Amino acid sequence: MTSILFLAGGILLFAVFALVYRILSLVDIARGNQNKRVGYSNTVNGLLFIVFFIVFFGLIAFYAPELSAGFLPEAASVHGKITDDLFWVTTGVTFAAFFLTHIILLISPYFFRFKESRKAYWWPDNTKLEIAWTVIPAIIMAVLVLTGWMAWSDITAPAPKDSEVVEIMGKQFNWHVRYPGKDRVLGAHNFRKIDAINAMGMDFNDKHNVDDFQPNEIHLPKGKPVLLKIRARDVLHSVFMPHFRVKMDAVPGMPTQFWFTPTETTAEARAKLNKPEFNFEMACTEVCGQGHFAMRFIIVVDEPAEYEKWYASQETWASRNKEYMAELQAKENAKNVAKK
Ligand SMILES: [Cu+2]
Repeated sequence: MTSILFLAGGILLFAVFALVYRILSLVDIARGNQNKRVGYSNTVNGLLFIVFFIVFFGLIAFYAPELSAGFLPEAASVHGKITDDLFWVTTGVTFAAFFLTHIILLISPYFFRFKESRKAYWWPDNTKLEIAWTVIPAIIMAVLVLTGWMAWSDITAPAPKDSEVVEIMGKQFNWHVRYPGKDRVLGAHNFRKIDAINAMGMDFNDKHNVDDFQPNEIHLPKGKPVLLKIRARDVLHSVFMPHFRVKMDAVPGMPTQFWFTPTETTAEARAKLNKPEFNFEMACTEVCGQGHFAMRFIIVVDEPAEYEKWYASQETWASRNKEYMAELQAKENAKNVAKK
């Protein structure tokens, strides 16, 4: 409805201007002014620039609240808050520059339009002005780039030693997530060990795998650094955790990683957003094939004590797949017998 109103208003405004222009031209002819070097067209065009300025920035102001309602909730991680601040500072600075230059650009045609009585001022260059508009933007750009670079090097710095480790593997079309279990060491994996059951290719020659577990939800402790070890089994996938401002590609054959610190539990986020159904989530942001939409995984952030409780209560992958493990053992025994 509002857009129709805007359109109708625009057409009306245009009609009014056309009429005014026509009347002024007729008045000109009646006065015998048509022999002037320049008629009213410069004035009308100059005014139209000002109208455009008001309408354009008016529309931005009008739609800004509606558009910003679609933004993500406040970042739920330490580095997320830093990147959000950087984003808004950069947006603010560039918008201010955009606004100021457009005031000059769109108001000048009216104020500096041709007048018979006025002679143009000859001003081929101005060194001071040149220096000002080179140096000021250069300083602002340098500050923006430097703060961005500092934030980036913090984010990509090596993870703290006491980080919780979570392995994430993308495949067409779901995620597999593995925790190191009681020994807090992830077991080795090998693509040759992948089969219908052992989707992550856990190599049981490495005994660290015995206590590893693969839950259906990611749980993270609030306030503790978390290191994600990311890999892909087939094509490019991308680990995207929008609420934590985490995004890192999962690349076949090239493990990647990302570490961050969650700052809000799921319960706190639900209370703050007033949405009892709310969940943090991980989604794939690489258009990785037909079933791409299925690559969603719930993330639960717990208080550290709750997290430890959850961690301790998880059943290991080996104990969930006893038959598979028995078969593996049988194969191993047969091999040993053959060797002897
Ligand atoms: Cu994917």
